Amino acid sequence: MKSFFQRPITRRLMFAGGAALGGVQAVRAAFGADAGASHGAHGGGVRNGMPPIDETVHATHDGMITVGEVDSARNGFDPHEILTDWDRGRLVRDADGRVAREFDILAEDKEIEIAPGLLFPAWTYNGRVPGPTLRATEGERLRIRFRNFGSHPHSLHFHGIHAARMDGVPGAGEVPPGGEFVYEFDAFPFGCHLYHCHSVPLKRHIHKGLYGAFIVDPDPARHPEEAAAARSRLLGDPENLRWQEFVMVMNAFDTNFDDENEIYAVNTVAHAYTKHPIPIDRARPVRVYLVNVTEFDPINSFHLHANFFDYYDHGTTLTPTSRTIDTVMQCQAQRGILEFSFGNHESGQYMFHAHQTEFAELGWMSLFDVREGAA
Ligand SMILES: [Cu+2]
Repeated sequence: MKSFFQRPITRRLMFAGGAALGGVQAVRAAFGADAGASHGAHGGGVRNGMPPIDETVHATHDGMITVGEVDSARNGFDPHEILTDWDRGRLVRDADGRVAREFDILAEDKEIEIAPGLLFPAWTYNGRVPGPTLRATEGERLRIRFRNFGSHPHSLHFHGIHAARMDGVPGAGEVPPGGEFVYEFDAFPFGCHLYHCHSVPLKRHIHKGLYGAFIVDPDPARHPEEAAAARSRLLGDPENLRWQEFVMVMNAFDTNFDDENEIYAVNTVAHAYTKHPIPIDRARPVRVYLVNVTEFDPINSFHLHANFFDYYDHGTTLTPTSRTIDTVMQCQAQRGILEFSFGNHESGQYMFHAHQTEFAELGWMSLFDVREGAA
């Protein structure tokens, strides 16, 4: 964030005044109504000497989200599918008899639609932003083959435990265009983690879209004292199947390259879960793997309406690190697991969003559609 005086044209002025920087018109078009003009327009009649409220202005409050639909087929990814499409890789048996889990990731430049009609020149892992959600089990040997088809050097830097030569930084696993590298390490610790490119300038490589979630499920055999909790986190275990699990990567996009974000989202597409709420079966508990990769803004946050959740910071414990909270903030790369239930709620649409309300209005606003028996 920069002060008003350092940066005379801010995104707020863009919305309010229509300054014609590159990308600005597209942002305005994507949001339809003038997002900056309707504040203070609640109520009717003459108030404090002001003229009567124009009801058409008032109406923009109700629909203050992007207008239209993003073409997921053209993007090649759908934010609703990203919520649950775990990449489990494939299991192979090594010469020493140990089972390893292998993944393939490639980097490529790709234009993606982040709000209706608004294209962003992204750098992607496997053609999507965020990249694939890699999901492994604690203690497995992991092998990730990375090929760089992009126009710049890139890497995979994992938040996990590994040797320096596997760190995915310049000089250790950075891959030039056309090159390839295989990262290998063991899946520790269990938790909710992430990976991202660590080439320089780092803020540009991350912000362009090179990041993804990396989930390590606990191995119940290693946690006999908390085996039930561990089993509930182990993908495919009967205990786990009761849960509705979602991965949510909080991200944002600087569409005019002024080092400030114009669009905010969970899993890239602004307001995707406002227009098409996430179905929730009222009877089943909900677990969210939440990761913040937002560049340029120091923090992002998740606020749940009408409910409270338990939180596991970094997901590296089997007992909550915070209980009964309704808001959590994360700096970039911070992440955690949220657990909550709508079991005692009536059916309906329940909001969740960044409690930086500016982020919410610029795309990071969402809904759970809680129903009886929804799948
Ligand atoms: Cu990069």
